[in-house]
Amino acid sequence: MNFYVLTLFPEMITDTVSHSITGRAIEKNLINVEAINIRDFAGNKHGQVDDYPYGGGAGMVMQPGPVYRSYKSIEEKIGKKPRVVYMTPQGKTFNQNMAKEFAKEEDLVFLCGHYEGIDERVLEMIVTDNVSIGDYVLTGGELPSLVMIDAISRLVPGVLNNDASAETESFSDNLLEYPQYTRPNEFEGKKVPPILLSGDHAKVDKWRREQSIIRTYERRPDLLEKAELNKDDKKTIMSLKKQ
Ligand code: 6GU
Repeated sequence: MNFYVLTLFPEMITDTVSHSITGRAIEKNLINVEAINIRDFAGNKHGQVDDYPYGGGAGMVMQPGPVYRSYKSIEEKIGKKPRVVYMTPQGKTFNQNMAKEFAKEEDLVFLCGHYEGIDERVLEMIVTDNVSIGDYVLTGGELPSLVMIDAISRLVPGVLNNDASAETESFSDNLLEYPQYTRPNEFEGKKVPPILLSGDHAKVDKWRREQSIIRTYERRPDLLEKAELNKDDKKTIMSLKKQ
């Protein structure tokens, strides 16, 4: 899968994805991340890419030309019109289902704005998806695009070491993950739940499912409405409600 990031701060992207799981995925050619510096398409020797807003007001606006030309360089390179995600707090809030949808694409372009935003005309011409990562204000779209690249990459086959983990983790079925433990079996007087040392896999699975239900009930009751619950799950919830 190819990610193209149109940005004024390409090092923010390349320096970050080179680490950990995305870094290994790049080395294995499972994903490819290219940061394109919009300033390289400024078209003037000063490299200016922003100007004052028509109508007045605070701050600067990114001009349409450099953004358009940087996008066109990708379109010409790949020979098709890719989805273009504009990172904006005005977009639809990113979630796991959107990550799954985007993971089906072969090429994905992220457009990162800065200053007071980007000239509306070029957005109308190239943007296919407006996406936010939550209801708070950031200084630019680089961190949001890194968040999305991370969430999408781990769904690309082969990126995670174990095929199972992408699916069994939090949110894939609207339940939070059960708690995890490792050695030592006693830490500062706190013991690991004995059932995990019993070697009875059926019991362990049942306990973990119960823990997932309890966690989701306590921490994210909104998710529980969307989860597929069996008879045992419902019993667990009933007993939690009686407490
Ligand atoms: Cl996607 N971009 C920017 N610039 N700010 C944000 C955001 C995105 N999501 C929340 N705040």
